[in-house]
Amino acid sequence: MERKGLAAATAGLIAAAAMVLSALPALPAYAAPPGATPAQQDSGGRTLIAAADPPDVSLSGVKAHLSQLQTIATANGGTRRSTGAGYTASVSYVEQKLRDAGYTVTRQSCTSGCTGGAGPNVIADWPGGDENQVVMAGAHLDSVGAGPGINDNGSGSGALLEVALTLAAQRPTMAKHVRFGWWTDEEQGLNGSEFYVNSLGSTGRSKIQVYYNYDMVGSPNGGYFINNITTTAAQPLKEFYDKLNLQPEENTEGANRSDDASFRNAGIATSGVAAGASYTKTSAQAAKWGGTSGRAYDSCYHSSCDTSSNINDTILDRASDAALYALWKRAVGGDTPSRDFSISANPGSGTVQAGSPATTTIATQTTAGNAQAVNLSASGLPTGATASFNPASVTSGGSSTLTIATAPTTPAGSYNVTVTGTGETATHTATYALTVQGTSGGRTFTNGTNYTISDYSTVQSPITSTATGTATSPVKLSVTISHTCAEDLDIWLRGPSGQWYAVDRYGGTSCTSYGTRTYSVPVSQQAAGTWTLEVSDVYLGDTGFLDSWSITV
Ligand code: DTR
Ligand code: ZN
Ligand code: ZN
Repeated sequence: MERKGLAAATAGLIAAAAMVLSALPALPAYAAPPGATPAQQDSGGRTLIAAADPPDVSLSGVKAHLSQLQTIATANGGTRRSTGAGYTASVSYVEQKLRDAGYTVTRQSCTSGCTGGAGPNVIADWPGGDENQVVMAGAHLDSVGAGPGINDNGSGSGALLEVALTLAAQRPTMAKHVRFGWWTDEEQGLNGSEFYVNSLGSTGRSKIQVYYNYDMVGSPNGGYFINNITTTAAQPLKEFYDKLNLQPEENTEGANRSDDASFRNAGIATSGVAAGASYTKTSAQAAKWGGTSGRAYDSCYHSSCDTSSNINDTILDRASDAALYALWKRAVGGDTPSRDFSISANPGSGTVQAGSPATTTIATQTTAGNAQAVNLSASGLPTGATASFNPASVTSGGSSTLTIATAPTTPAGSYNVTVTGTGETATHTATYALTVQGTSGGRTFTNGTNYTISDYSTVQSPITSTATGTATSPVKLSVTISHTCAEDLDIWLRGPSGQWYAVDRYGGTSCTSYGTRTYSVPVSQQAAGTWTLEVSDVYLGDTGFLDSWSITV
């Protein structure tokens, strides 16, 4: 940050910090498993592979982010200051990449303590892991007004973004929950991160086991500094740099000058790496790290020359790898199942009249490793019925609509249709229970088409009755709806004459799940023609499907 004299600004948090600290469970020291774990099977018989070593974070991936941030600054007056359009464009860039990779992303506007007009923090959660044990990493996304801030702090922001994307691509089984933060308004006083930490409340703060900060990790004449190097939090970062024999040092220059201070002041263990700002490289440091002694680690610190060319690739590459290494060691589970997926049908059953189609949604999920292609097929169909999938093949995580067309000659009965997903590493099945009702001379008719019920929407499901004469009053309805709040639903029936009948009005003081319900509706009209069931959702918050309905006339 630019401002000096942080102590006064944060003094108020110190009493609370001590309390939170005593409530935190001790963080276990990371111990490497002795020797590689041999291949095993889990309780479901899936092959487990020993947790892979943390993957490499692509330097070219990190640099692509830096070049985007540079382009954003250039298009916005040469800066990405928290209060300007260069900052909000940086937010959009990071946010979109994270969303595309599967993160749950939140923009948190900083409503107190930030400079007027400052843009939001970006918080990204990787789904999975124990949410009561959060491993967090962050970087400030804003620059000073004087320049584009590519080393300070495009470097930390871009490295962390590529770390997040690499974790997402790998999809390891998570023991702990991983969360990333890109902070606003750091340069005016660590304001975005301080706002975030306050916004968590003591319960939210106590779940964060450790916070890693990345600020200035590609300084052109930089070195290898680790925040709080002797602590347990720093241990995996130090281990990584030690393996490369980099002889890291404590980050004294940056102490209390970046967002890790907001967390540490609230009693949260912190670490991180940095490559140095305006301090001068010593001859001892030049001897072990290379570079020029007697010169600043970053002579463009807080200046207009902090551009894409103000980066040391080797240092940036190692800092990025170290960042993922620390997250991985702290949050990834001991064993990672090999790639797998699951499959399900929703709704899982339906009733149609012979000659009418049934539809359901076939959903797939990636349950381990990377997503894979899954080909869909159906078996166990009744005579005369055919199944089609749209699309016929999905990438796990995607869904397909299954339509089962029945023929007028399809025999009445109950059938279990098996939907088979043939993936690259495994085959899994789901069952769809299909009931076919006969038409011959009967007076019961069904529409098994699935209609989505959104908030404030109305769906109409028609049934054509071929029964002769006057409808037998009361007509009997059987309605199946998947919806968590039956009280949100207003259900009406229209007869062939155009007459409307109230079936089930909305209203109530609490929500009950709908399921299958039957009704007797007094009518006075002919039986033949179109009977339409209309379902309206009249409240916000719960949605569902009209799965099927039938009428006996
Ligand atoms: N990145 C700076 C804070 C800072 C000052 N010196 C150092 C050294 C190493 C890391 C960070 C810093 C800023 O935001 O202005
Ligand atoms: Zn700065
Ligand atoms: Zn900075």
